[in-house]
This record gives sequence, structure tokens and C-alpha cells, in this order.
Amino acid sequence: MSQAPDRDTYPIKDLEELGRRARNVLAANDLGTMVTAAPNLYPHMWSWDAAFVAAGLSTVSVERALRELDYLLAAQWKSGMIPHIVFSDVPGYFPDIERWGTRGASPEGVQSSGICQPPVHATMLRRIVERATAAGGKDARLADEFTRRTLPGWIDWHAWLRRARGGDGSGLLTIYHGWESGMDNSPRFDGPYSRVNPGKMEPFVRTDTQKVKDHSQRPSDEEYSRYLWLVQQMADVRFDDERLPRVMAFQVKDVFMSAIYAAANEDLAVLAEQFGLPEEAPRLREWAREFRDGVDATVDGRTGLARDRDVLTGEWIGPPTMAGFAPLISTNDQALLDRQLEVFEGPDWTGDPRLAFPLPASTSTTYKGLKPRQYWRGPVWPVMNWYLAHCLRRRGDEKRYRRLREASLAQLMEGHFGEYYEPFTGEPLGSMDQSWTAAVALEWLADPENG
Ligand code: 2M8
Repeated sequence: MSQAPDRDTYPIKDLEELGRRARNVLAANDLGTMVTAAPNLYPHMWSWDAAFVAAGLSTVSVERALRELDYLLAAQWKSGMIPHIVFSDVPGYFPDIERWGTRGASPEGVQSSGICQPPVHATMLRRIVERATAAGGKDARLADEFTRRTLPGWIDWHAWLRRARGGDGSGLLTIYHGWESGMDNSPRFDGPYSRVNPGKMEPFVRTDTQKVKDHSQRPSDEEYSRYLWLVQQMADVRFDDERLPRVMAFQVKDVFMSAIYAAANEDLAVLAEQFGLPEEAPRLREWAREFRDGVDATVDGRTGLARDRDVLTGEWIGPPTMAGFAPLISTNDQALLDRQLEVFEGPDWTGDPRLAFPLPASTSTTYKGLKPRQYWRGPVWPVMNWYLAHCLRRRGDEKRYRRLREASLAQLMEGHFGEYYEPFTGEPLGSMDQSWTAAVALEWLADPENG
């Protein structure tokens, strides 16, 4: 099937059934304190997952959605960093807190990893606030109280990113681990990782490959040893922001994360104006401008795609991955936006007639290094489809939002809420009942007019 079926293809009862199942997935993954990222493979809270999950939860309960964000924010480090994992008590994930060596680094009573993930939180909070405000009554009151109370924490988070990761005037954030991008083994990082040579470290046993039986859907052991080596390099300097640039063997200017940051600064500025901190808005808008410009400046005129940069070699990063569409998230340049949309809808991306559904794969489907079943090397990620569509809709592009919605619903109708999907067959892969996939299903199902 190369065209997504029309909305009318689905009887309303099928859509209701999809919603019912998505709500069940979130309820089953809910430990009460946190919704784990997935039932088995990821039994903890992940930072950007939690933000998307909160948006999905808000279609069911604004109160529960805000509690999710509260729980994440309570793990914020003194520096302002929001850690990428907040650990639950459920065992079975590696690397665990011991391997991270972060005991004592987080606030009292919290256990976390020592790196960050893309800052989608303010964007999702704004989404939740808009939904709650439209609902009025108790929801609106809760959202008002929550936003006033937590704004300083979100602003500290953004200030940390700017200071610790983006203060060099490039308008781009640095990551010190592929995990910080959220797109762990994307071909974006092959060059930088090829220069990471693991030294002596404790042996380790992976748990992910015990859970995803088909190992070709996960990163390789060689990749994992590099991931673990970088964790050790950070732990050796006690995750000290000042020392990381001097010791880390992996340093990349992440263009996708930078675009997310630019957009989130705009959203945070709006929230600051509405909820009692208008004096903060100008500096948030200034960061938005700085990073929007930084992202625009990375675009390769030949391909029309944005690029990451390896800080250690100064080289641009070439492989055509979905990170190349960073300007769709953040740019104000109409000509660049038009060019990006042309590429996005062209034969190397959503216009590839071989696709099961016209949705962006994590790596161009015509790229020679495409691995259609392997994690961030080719599969389609439902959460990214929704996020990009949300960004387009924010620009007023309702037509493209709806197109992506139709294709996404068609993909999700098979009902497993896969972590990712094979682009040509639509087979769900990785973890099933993945929370953020269920969450975005609920977002798609929320009234597209009033959202
Ligand atoms: C994946 O990453 C974790 C490490 O952070 C893993 O593979 O163990 C990524 O897809 C990441 O983006 C996501 O936040 C996480 C949980 O869903 O899983």
C-alpha cells in the first residue's frame, strides 16, 4: 500500500478500539509514580519519553499527565540538567545505577543516569496546558498551578543546556553520548563512534538482547562497548560539565536536538508570559533565535538537509537521516522550509513508493547503509511522526498534519504499539506496548480540529 487510507476507511468503532488499547498500554506500564518507557525492555522513566507520555496521558487525565512531568522534574540535578533516565525499583535494565556511578548526584531519594535527552518538555507542557485550558474547570486550574510552580525548573533546564552544551556561539548543542540524541545508533554517529576506542573497563552483560530476541533489531556489541566506555569517561570526571569537553572521546553538535531546543524556547517563552514570569521571555526568545539560526546554518545546499558536526574533527556529518529535517521543527526561513518539504515528500523519504505508509523513516530509504529492521538505522518511529506533524501544524500546515495523521493511524491500526516499524512491510519491531507509541496514538485520536 503506498497511499494512506482516508479517515473514512476506519469505522469509528475501530478508532475507539485503538484508543481503548492505547489507554490500556499506558495504564499497564504505570507504576503509579511513573509510566515506564516499555513494560519489559525499559522498566524506568526516560526523559523525552516522559514528555510525550505526559501529552498522551493528558487526553485521559490532565492531573496524571502533570504528575508525570512533576516526577521527572523532581530528578533535576543541581546544575539544572534533567537526567535521561530516572530509575524505578524494577531490576533488569543495563546499564543500571551502579554502572552509571551517579549515586548521590541526583536529589535525595532519586536515582538517575548522568546524561540528558532532547528537551521536548516545554513543547509538550504547552500542549497539555492548551488542552487543559480549553477544557476549563479543574483541569485548567491544575495546569495553571503546575505551570506557575514548575516554570523556574524548566527555565533552569534550558539555561543549563545553553550554558553547559551550547555557549560557544554556534547555536548548536553538544552531546557527549549518542544516547543523548535519543537516536542511539543512527548512522549520524558512525563517524564519531569510529573514533571512540574503548580502554580498560569492567566486563558487562547486556539485558536488551535478552529481551529483544532478534538481535539484528538492536545495536551491536561493538556499539555497546563504545556506549559503555563513554559512560565510564563521564563517571571518571564525576559528570563535571566543565571537564567533559576536555575528556570525552565523542563530541557532536546535534542539529535535531538543537532544533527541538529552539522550538521549546519559544514555547517556554509563551508559558512564561502567560504564567507569571514575563521577564524571562526575552532571554528565552533570544535562545530560540540563536539556535534557529544555528540549525539553519548547517543545511547542505546540495541535499537540502541539515547536518550534525563532529566537534573533535570539525567535519560535517553526511548520512541522510531524519535529523536532516531539523529545520521543519525550528526554521523561520520560508525558502528553506519549502525546500525541506520538497525533500521530505520526495522519493528518498515519504514519497518512496515502496513504503508501507508514507511516513519518514529514521534513515533515508534510498541510503546504501539503510537497515530497515535495525533500531535508528532505518525503521519508522511513530513518536517522531507525531512530533514532526505537531511542529508542522504549529505553523498552520493543517494539510500535512492530517496527511501524517492518516498514515500514522493506518500504521498503528495493527495494534501492537511497536517501538519502531519496518518501513516497507509495516511490521512492528523492538519493544511492543511501547509507552510513547501508545501516547502518540492517543494524540492522533484526539479531535484533530480541537486537539
Ligand atoms: C532508547 O534508548 C535507550 C538508552 O537511552 C536504550 O536503548 O537502552 C532510545 O530509543 C531512546 O530515544 C529512548 O528514549 C529510550 C526509551 O524508549 O530507548
